[in-house]
Amino acid sequence: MDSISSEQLDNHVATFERDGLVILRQHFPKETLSAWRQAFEPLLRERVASGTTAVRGADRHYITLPFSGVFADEKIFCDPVILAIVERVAGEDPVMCQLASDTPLNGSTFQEIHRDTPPLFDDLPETPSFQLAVNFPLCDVSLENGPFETTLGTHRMRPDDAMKAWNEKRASLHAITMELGDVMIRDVRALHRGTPNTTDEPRPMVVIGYSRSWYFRPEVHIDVPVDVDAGLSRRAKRLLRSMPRVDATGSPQGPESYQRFAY
Ligand SMILES: O=C(O)CCC(=O)C(=O)O
Repeated sequence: MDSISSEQLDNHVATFERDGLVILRQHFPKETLSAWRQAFEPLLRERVASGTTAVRGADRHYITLPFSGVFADEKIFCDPVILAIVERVAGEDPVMCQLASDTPLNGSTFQEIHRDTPPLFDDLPETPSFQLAVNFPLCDVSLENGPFETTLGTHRMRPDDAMKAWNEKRASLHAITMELGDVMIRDVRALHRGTPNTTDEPRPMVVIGYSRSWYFRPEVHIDVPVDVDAGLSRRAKRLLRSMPRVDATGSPQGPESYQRFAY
């Protein structure tokens, strides 16, 4: 889908503001994501075997995707509908700073409930959104293969208030089942957790990180090879303006440095 009406956009933004997330059903073509899945499988195998993932719990791996080949697809990371929502909730001219994946395998367990970032300011009310995750799975996500579970509406609560709401059962977890092609845009401050994948198939979930124009996340980055950069549109270059340009496509990714992920 290349565009939406202003009424649809208003509805998506209202849902995001209320719940901390909005889901676009069947937004990306399944064929595109099947190609991502094919490219991801060997990467997952290599990175798990070499112990170069960031481990997010038992049998749960965070892996940065190379910004090349099928993964450097502007139809995905410059999607106009997603960017329209991102700009409405996190301001104009955002930066893209993360292209990665979360994959629970058989043997994974429940994570502790957490948010992905601390507040911008200590001891002040929570702010409007500044860090977003756009998530889409590379397979269908059922109750069996480790659905993301999240509370709704805790993204604008102070961490201690959100934990209090959770402990007092005023906030409850919802398992987000998804089909290949569905996309979730979420504020990473909502309390959430990963759940066990009890099947033998990995459950890869892509995460593209977009932030406010002035926000810097030192824990993540995207290496943009100069040959890939040369083919990017003006919009894509602008989104990736803060990311390093690197020499060659295909250089191996080092071990993950993004270790602290739960607040
Ligand atoms: O992959 C998931 O379902 C959730 C993972 C997660 O929340 C995390 O690692 O911070």
